[in-house]
Amino acid sequence: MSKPKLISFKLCPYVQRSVILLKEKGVDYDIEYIDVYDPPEWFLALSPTGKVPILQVEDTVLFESAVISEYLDEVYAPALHPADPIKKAQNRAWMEFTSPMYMDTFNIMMAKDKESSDAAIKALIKNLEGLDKAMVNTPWFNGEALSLMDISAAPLFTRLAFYKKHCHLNVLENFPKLKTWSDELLARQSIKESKVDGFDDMLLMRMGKIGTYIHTANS
Ligand SMILES: N[C@@H](CCC(=O)N[C@@H](CS)C(=O)NCC(=O)O)C(=O)O
Repeated sequence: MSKPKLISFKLCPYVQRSVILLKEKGVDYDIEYIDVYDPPEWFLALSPTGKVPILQVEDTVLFESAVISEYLDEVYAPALHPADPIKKAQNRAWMEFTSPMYMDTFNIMMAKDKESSDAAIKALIKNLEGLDKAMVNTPWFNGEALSLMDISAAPLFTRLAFYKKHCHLNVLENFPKLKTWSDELLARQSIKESKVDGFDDMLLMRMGKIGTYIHTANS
């Protein structure tokens, strides 16, 4: 099988999902970074949505992180989805649930005043409440075995940890189960390695340029 190639943007949580999965499965892959704010022509020609991640597999281009995850899980062992169809469907539903939560964290970064910042934080907390109810097992979403669902949610906790460390925003303080899950995820080798070098500094610089409310209010 030829080496898959991932097209990435260093701060993108959706690409981070693919990276974690490739690392968990020990896949030999290539990665190329682009700037999504100034994308090269060759990338726009390849990506139907103009978004990362895309995964090039020989002559085929896959897009949408959830689809890329499903593909990688089918092709490279060990399978990380539960085998039971109803459990698998339930996991897929919760994976869908986590996807827009990345927009919540993005909206917090884009919020330049208290009102819009509070609204974005409120939206995130509402979704965290939903996720908290679904988190009935420990240490992972399905219990003993790490699954695609854990990996789908992991980049979210990378960002929440960043907000806690640099912006004094601790949205997990009232969610002990999610905090335990977050600690497990963030201690995992593949997840630690999926965070690019200089991640915090790049994000802080970006927030400085945007004028992110929780960044300026806390510095
Ligand atoms: N639903 C997509 C979302 C991907 C996405 O929003 N990627 C962002 C970077 S984190 C992007 O490429 N944005 C560029 C744009 O919107 O033009 C997925 O799961 O792959």
